[in-house]
Amino acid sequence: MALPNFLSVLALFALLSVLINNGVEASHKIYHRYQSLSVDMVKQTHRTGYHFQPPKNWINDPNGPLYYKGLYHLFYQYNPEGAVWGNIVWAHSVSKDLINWESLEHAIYPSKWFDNYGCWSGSATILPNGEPVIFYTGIVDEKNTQVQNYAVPANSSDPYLREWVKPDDNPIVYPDRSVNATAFRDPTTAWLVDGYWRILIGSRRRHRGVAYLYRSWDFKKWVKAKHPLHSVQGTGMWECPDFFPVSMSKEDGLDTSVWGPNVRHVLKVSLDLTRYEYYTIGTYDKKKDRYYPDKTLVDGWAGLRYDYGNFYASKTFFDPSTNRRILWGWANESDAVQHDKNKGWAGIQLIPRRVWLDPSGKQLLQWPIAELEKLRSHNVQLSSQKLYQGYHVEVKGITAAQVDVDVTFSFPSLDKAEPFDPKWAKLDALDVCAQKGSKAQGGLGPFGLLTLASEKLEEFTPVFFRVFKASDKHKVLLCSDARSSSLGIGLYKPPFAGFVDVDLTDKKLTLRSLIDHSVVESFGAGGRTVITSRVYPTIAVFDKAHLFVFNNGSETVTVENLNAWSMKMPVMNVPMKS
Ligand code: DQQ
Repeated sequence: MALPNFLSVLALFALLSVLINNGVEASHKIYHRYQSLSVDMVKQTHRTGYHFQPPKNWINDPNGPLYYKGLYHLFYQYNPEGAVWGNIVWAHSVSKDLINWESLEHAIYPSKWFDNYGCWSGSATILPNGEPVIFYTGIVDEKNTQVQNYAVPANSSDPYLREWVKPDDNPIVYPDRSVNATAFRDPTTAWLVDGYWRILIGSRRRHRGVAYLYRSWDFKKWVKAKHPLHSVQGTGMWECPDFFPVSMSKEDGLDTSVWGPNVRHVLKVSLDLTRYEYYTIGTYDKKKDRYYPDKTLVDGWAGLRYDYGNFYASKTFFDPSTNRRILWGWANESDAVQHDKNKGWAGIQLIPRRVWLDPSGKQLLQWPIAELEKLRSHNVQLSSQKLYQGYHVEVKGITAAQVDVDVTFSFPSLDKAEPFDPKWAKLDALDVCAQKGSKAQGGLGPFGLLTLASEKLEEFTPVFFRVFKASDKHKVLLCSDARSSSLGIGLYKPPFAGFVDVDLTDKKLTLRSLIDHSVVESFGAGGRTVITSRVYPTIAVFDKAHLFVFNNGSETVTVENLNAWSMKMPVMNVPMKS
């Protein structure tokens, strides 16, 4: 996609806001009356079975994920008063396996002059003595002025880290006069290089997205560096920056402070204007404290994305117990605000993903954490199933509304791939998917899964590949198309899509989808391209939901192997007994 005209991006954003009317508001609202139904009235139809959700109310960004004394901790932005954004606190849950969660008291909530109007996103750092520290953004007034604060455990021998203290020397960082004080938030995990700690704070200078860098030698006094770590003209406010090292030779994750010859760095930013994220891989010059994205990568709107669908405000952390870097991301609702109020809840956290550098060095790979497989129960398989043009074959015998499905497709040749229209080179993958959906007959593809489908296909969310032949190589499109997902009204139903940079020499493509009532998370080609859709079927719910494999291309495609597992419900945010 060419750099979009700034006004058209704004117009698109305004349109989406009207359609969804569900973005995070620019100011912190305090509601005096409860805005949702009581929990026993919560309507469960579209609640997820194995995704992270509290029993009720609004959630957004994952905050400060960490591993401590045998437990994983997840904090997240939460409205204790209702199913819309507002009154934001850090809710807190703990888990032994990142799948079963117990909830604790809120960890951080407005209580001091430096956070009285909201406790916004931030990160955790594990100090060399093993103790955690949280950095978060405090809102200090009605004008939405933002400062950065820290909090420490009241009792660090408590593995549950139940109580957090905000020392009186807060805030640790004020916006100076050169900084936009209402666009200055979301501190990162700190990293230590050559005796100095560093953190980033997301911001903007006019239309330029900025990651300000602050340094400290004692972790208390933080001084702004002369230059930001990085900034990009025209990208608008950078929320929730994330900066971390990745190994060039191993899939293992690295602690955030690792720097060395075999290490690249990743900078991810969340673009407030469009509410999607992009990342680059590059070089961190620790002397200059500058980050240089690889020249071959797009550093802007059309950059690489963890997820080409509904995925925002993500954050990674290093898990020292398994040497993984794990990614958390939030998926907002795509229904109307009034629906959320009726449901009594809004927002989920997606299944945590392991992330590592592809051996090519050109992109990251992602895969759902292995612990998810503990929830797999009844399994059905298909193998050597030929899908001729127009075929759809049901995968029977599983709970299709709550399933993990992993499939390998093969095809005899690439000859029937449709030509890739050179005009599409300027388009976003989503626009190509909008033109070439699952129903339009193709050559090699569309083939894939029809998820959350009603028996007679009045509703379905197809997740599929289409292979095109461009002048120099084949282009593989992965779509997760919500346009037919529901007969309901007032829904945002985009044809999300991304291209997949994959070698087709073996004439195979793999797809794994995590389907869970109102979410479909799909990992194409082993996690090279990932897309999440939020959908709200009206017929295809509970045992009326079906799963099919399909092919609408003239080339016959074979399901080499398909495994689908009904998924059990984990313990999900049951309050921990004191
Ligand atoms: N959500 C938080 C902010 C952050 C935004 C407020 C991103 O700190 O910038 O709830 O979704």
